[in-house]
Amino acid sequence: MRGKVGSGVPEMIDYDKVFITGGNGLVGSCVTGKHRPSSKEVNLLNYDETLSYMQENKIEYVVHCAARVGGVKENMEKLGEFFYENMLMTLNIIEASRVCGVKKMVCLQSTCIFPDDATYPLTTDQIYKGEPHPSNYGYGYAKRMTEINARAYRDQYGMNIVNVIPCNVYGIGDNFNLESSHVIPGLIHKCYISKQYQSDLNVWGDGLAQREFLYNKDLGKIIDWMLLEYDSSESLIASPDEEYAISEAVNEITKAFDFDATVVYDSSKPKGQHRKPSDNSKFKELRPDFEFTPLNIGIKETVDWFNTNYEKARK
Ligand code: GFB
Repeated sequence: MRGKVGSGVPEMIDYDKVFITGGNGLVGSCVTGKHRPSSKEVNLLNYDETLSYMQENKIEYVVHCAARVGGVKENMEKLGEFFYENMLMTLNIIEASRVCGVKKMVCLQSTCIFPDDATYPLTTDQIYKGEPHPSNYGYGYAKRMTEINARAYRDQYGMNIVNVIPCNVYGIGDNFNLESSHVIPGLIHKCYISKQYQSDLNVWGDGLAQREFLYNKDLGKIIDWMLLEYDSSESLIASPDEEYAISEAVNEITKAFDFDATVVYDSSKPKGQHRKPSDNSKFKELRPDFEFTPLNIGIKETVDWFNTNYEKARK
């Protein structure tokens, strides 16, 4: 399969030469391209393995989706692991891409990179003006460094490395573990259990924190487009317009299960950052046609998938 690169640029992408790290994960599984080895086949923490795989397969394009990720609780408990693994994977894949003469790379960041005390909406000019939220500074700083790494390689070696900053991503194939997951998959799994046993639905925090949620299929489409069309050194924020209180996300999940849950909020559990609304104006200017999947539809599809695939779901 081939696609055109950039507006007016006569080169074509050969999707048989695209390497998607984390290609079987939440985001990578929605991105177009052939090479998606598992972590057993290629350990991205190992530079030599990463380079050999890329050389053997004559990789020309890289989409770096692999990351050590988790929800608010796991981020707080594993600050060091999240920092180390994310830094190392990014360092390895960008250096291996340089050695292989990769034509273009798309790397993933996260709205966790912004300072905790930023002015809303979050804009890219604020990224380095303060510390990330203490709950996930290990992950946040490592993901900030992705842009520094890309910038330095762009400046020294002329590499075309672009970065996308997604908000809280959810969808089919997510990690539904009750402790380590992000809020939507965690609550989907809890609601499944509550419905089955007619038990209370235990929600962390007070339900007032707000988040922007991005469906993984939407992010896949955005990344496909970026690989073809986005060449700027400025990280691109990818988020829908709406923010939802956690309590509103809970309502959408219980509706999707058709379950009248008794919701109990547990304030002893982490609340994380109160809000992180991000400025998506640049994306909207570049892609005025793009339609984000409404939260209720994305949640319904994810819940239906989880119900049907309970045994094989990651949890
Ligand atoms: O998705 P999440 O864990 O991470 O959402 P962040 C946390 C919010 O959801 C907090 C509430 O306000 C929690 O109190 N919440 C309620 C729950 N019930 C639950 C539950 O059962 N599980 C979870 N996980 N939360 C993430 C970072 O921050 O942002 C990631 O941890 C990533 O690294 C992502 O960068 C974008 O949105 O707070």
